Amino acid sequence: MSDIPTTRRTDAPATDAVPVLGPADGGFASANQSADWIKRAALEVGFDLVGITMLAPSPRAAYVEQWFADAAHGSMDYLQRHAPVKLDAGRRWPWAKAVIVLGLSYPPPASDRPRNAPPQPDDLSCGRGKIAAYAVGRDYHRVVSKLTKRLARRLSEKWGAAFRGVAATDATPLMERELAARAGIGWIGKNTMVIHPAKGSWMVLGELLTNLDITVDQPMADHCGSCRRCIEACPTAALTPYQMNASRCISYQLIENRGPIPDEFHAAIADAGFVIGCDICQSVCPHNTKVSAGNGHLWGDSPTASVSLADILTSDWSSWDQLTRGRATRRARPEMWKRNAEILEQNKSG
Ligand code: B12
Ligand code: SF4
Ligand code: SF4
Repeated sequence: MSDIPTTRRTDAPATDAVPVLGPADGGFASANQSADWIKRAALEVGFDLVGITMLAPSPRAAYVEQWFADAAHGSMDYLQRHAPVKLDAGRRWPWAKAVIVLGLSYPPPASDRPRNAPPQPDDLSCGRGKIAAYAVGRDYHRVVSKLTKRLARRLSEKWGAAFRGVAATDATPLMERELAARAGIGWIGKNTMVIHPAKGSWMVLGELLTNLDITVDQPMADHCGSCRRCIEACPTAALTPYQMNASRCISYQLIENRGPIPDEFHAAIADAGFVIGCDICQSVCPHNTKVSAGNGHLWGDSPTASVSLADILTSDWSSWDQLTRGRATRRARPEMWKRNAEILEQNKSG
């Protein structure tokens, strides 16, 4: 089996879905037994959640097309380019029958940790910019890829040449949240996140597409009920129930928007205090209280949850390189870090 390179979200055509094995024919005792075996293996390699669904066209094509027509994607043109494949991934991987969807929990933001948790030296946000929790530790693309590769190796040992698979995460043109919801990993909440009733939404997703005949799971019921906390807490009114106008999302503005950030968002960005990403609509979610960090050791042991704004404003390329190496924060280029830090500095309250 060849190495699976790190997957990244890029503006280039998606190349991060890498075949992990050659073509196949063959079988296993039963589709049910196969599914049970695969799920055990996924948890053993380190994932927190696993579910299986068929690779089928999305029933949400009309919604997604309207989303683009409304320019809700802002400048993320690569999303629009990938849309035809995302909506019908069988066109790209015609041999794939099932998708093994994998959820990996990451440590919640320091401020959301239980009161008795040890204090972090950089919990204070004064003069500092927060980094969203998904980006604090090791780059999740690498962590998820590594575990998915381990899982693929297990399947390859079990099924031999009968197994064919492709590992995916994030930039791969797949509707990851829809697949996760169909595979019963969680439900898509009003904040558009995949949420598990016990494990919450502090998780990233990955997939292993396979040719194996395996029993699929049932989607999970929606547990949002009448709650609207995320909608009300979003500082830029980016959310309506189950839908996001990404061009209004702080996370988009800080990480994806490569141009100037419109003035109308500056005060909200400064109040939110993030220099990279945004966690607000997850922090307020009642399903995220009392969740654990999962396999916390996978994320590294010296995470930086916030950074000094003065340091960012005076830093050069090599300090940016050092700060972001091996981390998802590298998605934002040095000039974007500076732009973000300036907005926080210039809009300080008090
Ligand atoms: C582009 C993108 C963004 C954009 C846009 C986000 C968005 N909501 O669309 C921005 C930069 C804003 C962003 C932010 C974040 N992202 Co992001 N992002 C993506 C990416 C690459 C594509 C998403 C996409 O295509 N959006 C377009 C919309 C139309 O599609 P969708 O969100 O996939 O699915 C929608 C439809 O299926 C529809 N739908 C489904 N059922 C129903 C039912 C009804 C009734 C309706 C009306 C609609 C509907 O609603 C879904 C949710 O919007 C995915 C990876 C991937 N390949 O999927 C990661 C991904 C969604 N992001 C992820 C993360 C972690 C984040 C952040 C938490 C990072 C941060 N802390 O800053 C925030 C979360 C913000 C939020 N509340 O969503 C994770 C989410 C994991 C999870 N638990 O859900 C993903 C899956 C990456 C990964 N591999 O883990 N992200
Ligand atoms: S991530 Fe922040 S800005 Fe984006 S929808 Fe959630 S609360 Fe709003
Ligand atoms: S805050 Fe409430 S409405 Fe929003 S996702 Fe969580 S449960 Fe659903």
